[in-house]
Amino acid sequence: MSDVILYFSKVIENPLWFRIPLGYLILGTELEKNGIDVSIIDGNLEKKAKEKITLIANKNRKFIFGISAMTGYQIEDGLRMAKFIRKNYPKALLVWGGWHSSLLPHDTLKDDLVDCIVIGPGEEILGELVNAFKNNKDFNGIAGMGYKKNNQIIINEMRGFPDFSNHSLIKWDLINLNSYLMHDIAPRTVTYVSSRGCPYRCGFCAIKTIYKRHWFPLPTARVISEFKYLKDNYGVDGVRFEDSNFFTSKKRVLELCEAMIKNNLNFKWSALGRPNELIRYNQAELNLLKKSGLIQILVGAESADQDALDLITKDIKEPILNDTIKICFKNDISMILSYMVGFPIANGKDIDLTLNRIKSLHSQFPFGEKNNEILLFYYTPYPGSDLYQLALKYGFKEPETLKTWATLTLNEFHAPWITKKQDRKIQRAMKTYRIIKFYIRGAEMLENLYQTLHTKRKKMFLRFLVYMVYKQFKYRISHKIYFFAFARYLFYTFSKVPIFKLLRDLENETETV
Ligand code: B12
Ligand code: SF4
Repeated sequence: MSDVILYFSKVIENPLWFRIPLGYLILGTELEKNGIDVSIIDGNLEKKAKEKITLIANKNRKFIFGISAMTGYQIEDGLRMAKFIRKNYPKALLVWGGWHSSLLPHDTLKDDLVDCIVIGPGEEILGELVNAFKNNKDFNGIAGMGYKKNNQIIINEMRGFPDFSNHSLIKWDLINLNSYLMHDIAPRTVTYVSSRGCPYRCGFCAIKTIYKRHWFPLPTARVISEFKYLKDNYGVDGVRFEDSNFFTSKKRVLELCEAMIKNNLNFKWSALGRPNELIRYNQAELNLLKKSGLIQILVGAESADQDALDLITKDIKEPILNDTIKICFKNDISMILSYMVGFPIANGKDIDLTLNRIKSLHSQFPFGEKNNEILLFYYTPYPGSDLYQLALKYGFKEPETLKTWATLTLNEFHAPWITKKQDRKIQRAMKTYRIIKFYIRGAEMLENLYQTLHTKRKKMFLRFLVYMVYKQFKYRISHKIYFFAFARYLFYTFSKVPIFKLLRDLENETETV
């Protein structure tokens, strides 16, 4: 029976986005180091999460039930699970952590299905909270958490940042890591964070609110030990760095690349960066990055409107992006560019500028080929960001309850300051890019399917059929022909069939920067 059950709420209703719950692995590792028995349950992966909880929870015993939620759908699933726990395990303490409760601690605590909240990185706070709970002590001395006492909401003083580099190596066996390894940039790819925080100040981003523009890198030696372990024990051969801003320190990036080469890791890797970052590397340094396995970067281009970039304090001049793109393509580094439209800005002028810019990028550069993609989102006001206040002035209605915060999702948010005409234009553009994505992802999947089909006579016809469809997809991609997307129509018509459903979900998948 576990002392602590950590539940990672579903990110979308039909889970597909199962990424490694890194936050929970780090929390679980620290708790176990201190002799606390932990179970991690990922709602995105476990089809029968409730049944699993029944096996590890005891109705007659106190335990902590942790819930992690970003703003959006994760809250809804978190509330659903909290309700189940409250009803069946009255002795459990419901502790919420992660981004939403960290940004809006007071509002989160107002909900009956929340007993305590943890603000920011939880590795030290959760350990203290568990000990206090086990020993029936008051929570009043625990900095960085909030709780309720006699119907009063109490938020303790804030806590400084823990020394991240001092923490133990991750205990990967707290989860079934094999279920998370993606056939992605390499056959067995993991996600990993090698640093926390970011020194920049983009007005739409929540990182600054929690990390106060600090940046905490893990020592290179530690990252390498972790990778060696993953390679030797799980056959990992690729890593997607999910650091908020991986390229913050050029010195560290180069050191890490050298160490990856020296240790013969032979990983493929990708990371998130800013448009101004790759241009700081000379050719020899870029060669080193490539040699160490860099194959893709995801860049937050955000907008083609300089006024919008200034409004969001991106601290970047728009033309710089072209240099980054050229460097990437010259060095065969694939790119994902992420744009947003619909900032609270006069007349929505950013919309036309950005949509036109994306169009011209598609015609100038090989976006749509070889894993080069452009993503387009609505700007969504997330709490805690500087732009959030401006969005309120422009007519954004703040959700009042935890349940209504769950409805604030990037794909569905329609800003009150965007006109119907502008909205239609955005929707049309999004549909076009979804179609492009459909063909790109479809071609990748068909190619994999083709490779796996047997050459035995029985399967020959199927193999031939797959090959023909694959060729048709490839032709469309290389000639940029996306009208009359008949195959897509067929896929949607049969979208209940698992493989089609997977493709549909992949097409709708969004990324974060
Ligand atoms: C990977 C990622 C995702 C993955 C989630 C996978 C996963 N398993 O975590 C995916 C792609 C699904 C995703 C989706 C979205 N994401 Co995201 N994502 C990230 C990213 C890049 C890394 C998360 C991570 O692993 N961090 C590393 C770990 C170690 O830190 P952590 O998760 O924060 O956990 C620590 C603390 O938060 C705390 N903690 C966390 N949970 C709990 C629970 C308890 C009980 C306790 C005590 C403590 C605690 O302790 C942990 C250890 O220190 C972050 C940015 C970042 N670098 O953190 C954005 C980020 C979390 N995402 C963000 C956003 C906005 C989104 C989207 C809403 C945007 C979108 N594109 O649609 C969607 C959500 C969709 C939805 N419908 O809900 C925002 C969150 C803002 C907010 N208000 O919630 C962030 C901060 C990005 C940003 N620049 O603003 N995301
Ligand atoms: S958007 Fe990226 S660069 Fe800007 S503050 Fe957030 S993490 Fe840093």
